[in-house]
Amino acid sequence: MIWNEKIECASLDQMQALQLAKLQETVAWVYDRVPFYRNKFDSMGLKPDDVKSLEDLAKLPLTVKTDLRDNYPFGLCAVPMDDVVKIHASSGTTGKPITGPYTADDINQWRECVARNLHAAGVFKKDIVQVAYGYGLFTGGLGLQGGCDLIGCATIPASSGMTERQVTIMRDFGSTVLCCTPSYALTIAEKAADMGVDIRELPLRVGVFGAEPWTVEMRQEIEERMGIRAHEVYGLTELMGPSVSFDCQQQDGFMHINEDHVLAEVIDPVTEEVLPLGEKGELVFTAIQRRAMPLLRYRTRDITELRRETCSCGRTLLKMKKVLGRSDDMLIISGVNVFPSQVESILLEVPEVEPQYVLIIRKKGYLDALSVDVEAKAEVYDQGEEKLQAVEKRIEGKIRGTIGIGVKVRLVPPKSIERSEGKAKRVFDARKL
Ligand code: ADP
Ligand code: K
Ligand code: ZN
Repeated sequence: MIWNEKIECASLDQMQALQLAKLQETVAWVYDRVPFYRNKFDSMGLKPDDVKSLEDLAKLPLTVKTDLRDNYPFGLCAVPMDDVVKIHASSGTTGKPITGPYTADDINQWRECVARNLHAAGVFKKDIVQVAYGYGLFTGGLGLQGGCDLIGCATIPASSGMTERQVTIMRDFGSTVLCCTPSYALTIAEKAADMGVDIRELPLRVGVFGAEPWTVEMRQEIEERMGIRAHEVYGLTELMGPSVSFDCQQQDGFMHINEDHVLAEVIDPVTEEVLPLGEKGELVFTAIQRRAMPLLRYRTRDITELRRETCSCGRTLLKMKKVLGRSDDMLIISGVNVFPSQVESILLEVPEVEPQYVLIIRKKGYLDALSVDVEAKAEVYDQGEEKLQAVEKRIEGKIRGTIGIGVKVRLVPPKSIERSEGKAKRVFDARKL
């Protein structure tokens, strides 16, 4: 199940020697080729030679999302277009898209990272892999495809959408692996049930899900509905795309980072100080393998913590905790910090509701008020108003008891919440309307 034992199980000394060499090479690479970085270094009085140990990483300038926007589209590209073989871009939910150029070798390295991810999930060349991430500018579809190609899987480039067809393909082709966002996996599971197809009876065995936050409870729900083992993929366009990190058979809520490709740090988002292993903060990555656009100390806004241990799977690769939200997703309700995933965890424990919900933030006087719409199961909805109110009150009580905020919960009719085909939109901010 280990694709590249030499790297994935390397000793700390070996890994750090490799990392330092690659970091030094990368710093010199961007200093020579990217005016943005050269100017930053010059204004800080830094020279590439100042990086003498991995500790010196902390001296380097941070890169933020707006730096990518300000240098849109190719200002941070470190190679001429001659050497670029592919350009992806993120959905750019907020403003201009983020561009990701790759050299031929960057693409090969990316495929290697995805192959490690798939192998850790128990995917082999005998597998029939249905890739239901979007193919296109989004890195998900083609990214997963690349890893499948390297392993030699029989890949079905289904892309996302046309859910009925996904189910038909899964049944007729006998897909053994499904790759998509967790919210789309749920959509597929539901569609299958509507079509009278029991996925648990099909050959499907493994899911490789990611690109959005999902709770452990959601993972268990999907595993149960599909009769599979659901594994995880994490990544971002700025750092290459999927498989920056991945979980293993241990499924302990942590993911192994491909740390021969990216150096990970966790910082205090306010002071920008590097935090010790085990402390929660903002994840920062330095790309030490990429050549087309190696970002230094890129602030992901994803909240996590790091852990260094030899995993029971045998890998020594640094671990990061499952990301349950970006700092951007954090809501402040009556002075309490809340991540949507905390509400998700609670809702998934309630037997009367479906795992389909949206959070709505409204202004209530000077304060922000949160309400939660969640779908009732059909048989519950049919029991009428009194039953619904009782369940609503119970969920409100659970949320107050666990998160410490008062919310209004509303059970809405089955199938009334829009289904996701990619990244689910679960928060609506009515203050901005
Ligand atoms: P966009 O920023 O437009 O959503 P990306 O596809 O590059 O485009 O999104 C990367 C982000 O998606 C990550 O920074 C992270 O917030 C989220 N993400 C990706 N994989 C996971 C995962 N497994 N768990 C939680 N969040 C994830
Ligand atoms: K094959
Ligand atoms: Zn492991």
